[in-house]
Amino acid sequence: MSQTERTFIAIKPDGVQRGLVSNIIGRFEKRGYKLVAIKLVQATEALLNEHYAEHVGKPFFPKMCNFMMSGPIVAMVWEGKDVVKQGRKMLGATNPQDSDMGTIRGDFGIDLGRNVCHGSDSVASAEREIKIWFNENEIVNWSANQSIWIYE
Ligand code: DGI
Repeated sequence: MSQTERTFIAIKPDGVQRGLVSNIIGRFEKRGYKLVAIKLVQATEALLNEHYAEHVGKPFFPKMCNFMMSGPIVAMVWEGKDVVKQGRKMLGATNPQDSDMGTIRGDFGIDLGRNVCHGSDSVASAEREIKIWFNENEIVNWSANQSIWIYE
């Protein structure tokens, strides 16, 4: 399995407003994943229509869009072995009511519409979402010296 798999992780406006940025980044760092891109983004309707294309037209979509535009989002690309699937596990179930304790949403969320974070749900989604949120030149290829202590 590739150690250079990448996923798109976002801390939504509720996570930023509640001061959860360092905790969430810390979980990915401590697990051993490598941060290869990060920025603070004020989302636009156009960007959200593209990112959430599968949800456009659903009843909850306008409210979700307003929430996602209500403040800054921390957009990130994390890299590592199986990071897409493992990242989703670290986030927890979409609805915090169903998220296990110990996951980000299970530890910090109550309502579906305030579920703190986003993570790509497949390698194909990750590739699509990374292109939506980042330009190629915003992604940094670097070697983490600690990798020999993370991977066998
Ligand atoms: O990939 P996820 O974020 O885990 O889940 P998703 O792609 O199915 O949904 C995207 C976001 O949309 C989710 O994080 C919260 C919101 N959402 C999804 N289904 C509903 C919803 N919000 C409301 N209010 N009602 C829904 O049924």
